[in-house]
Amino acid sequence: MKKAFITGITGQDGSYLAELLLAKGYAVHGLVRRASAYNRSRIDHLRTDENVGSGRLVLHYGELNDVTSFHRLLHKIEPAEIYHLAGQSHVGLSFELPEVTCLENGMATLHLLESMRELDTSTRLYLAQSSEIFGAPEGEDPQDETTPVAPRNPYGCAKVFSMQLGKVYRESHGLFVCNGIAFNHESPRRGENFVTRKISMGAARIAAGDEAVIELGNLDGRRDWGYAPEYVEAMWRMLQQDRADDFVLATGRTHTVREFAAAAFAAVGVPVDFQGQGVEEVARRRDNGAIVLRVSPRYFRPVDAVSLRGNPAKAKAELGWKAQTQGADLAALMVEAERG
Ligand code: F7E
Repeated sequence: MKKAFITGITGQDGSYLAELLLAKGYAVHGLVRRASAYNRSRIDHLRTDENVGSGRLVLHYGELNDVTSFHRLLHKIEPAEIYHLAGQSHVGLSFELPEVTCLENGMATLHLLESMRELDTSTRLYLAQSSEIFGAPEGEDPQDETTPVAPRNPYGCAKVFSMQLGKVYRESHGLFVCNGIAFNHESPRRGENFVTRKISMGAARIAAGDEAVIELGNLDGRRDWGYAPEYVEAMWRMLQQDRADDFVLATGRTHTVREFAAAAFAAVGVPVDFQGQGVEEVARRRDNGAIVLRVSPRYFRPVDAVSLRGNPAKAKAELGWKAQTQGADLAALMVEAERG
């Protein structure tokens, strides 16, 4: 049985990837952070007696930055494939928690690479990188694997550090390391403080008769939003290649936060009109004029990437991968899931 090790197995991507790998017959080992409250809701459905009893799903307590214990764990498991997905992934929060963000997204990669040098050299590593490495891609639209990096927040800086180290260890130590430069990818399992989930949860509540008002920051933020279960398939495909390489994962299309919100409201039968400018902007229901969305300065970032759009041509040509779900379909899928 092929063994995979997933850091961040309890997160959105980790849970979809665990599902995919279990379905492919892998034994899946996952790293779980110890906390006083359980945070395993996304993988609870996988923790059946059958999976756990047969050793097909094994969870290990650990911390990437507890270097010695992590090293010991990796050597005990001896995985054929490692998917490194763990880390503080909220860009806005990275301005408030820059050190934790850099430790978890930057230094942890270095620890992992150093541990890997002593493993069987056939072990393959996927590193979860991000479109935030591009930050302000002046004139470079869409962005691809050759676009210069120019991060605009601590999160993006940490991901650049991680990605460059991945390349260095590939070139200088011959490790099989792939960087997946993923643009935004969403799902009903997205954390509740990311914008698509905030919108889909809010729209579903409002459609159910709740007098809620969604409060958001920059409505002009333009992102390339895809569907997370499709992205984990690409992660797996990268590690099945003959040669390690870096790939952009994206849909190639963008929408503003405003457009995503309008699509979510339309999907639940509550069409809205946006009125006003800047922090005065609101969305009102078309049927009764009630405010259902307003802008709050609280959710603005010191600097926000204006527009990020990926060019997934290389992933299509070499991995045979193409994002299928985006835009209004993604918004509809997410609000539908909230309505149960
Ligand atoms: O923001 C704007 C915000 O936090 C998207 C992470 O997975 O993708 C994600 O990072 C846009 C930005 O995602 C709110 O200013 C408006 O323009 O959902 P987000 P993100 O920052 O793009 C990349 C690829 C990653 O790698 C990251 O790990 O939406 N926005 N109002 C808001 N954003 C949030 N969170 N909350 C708001 O109220």
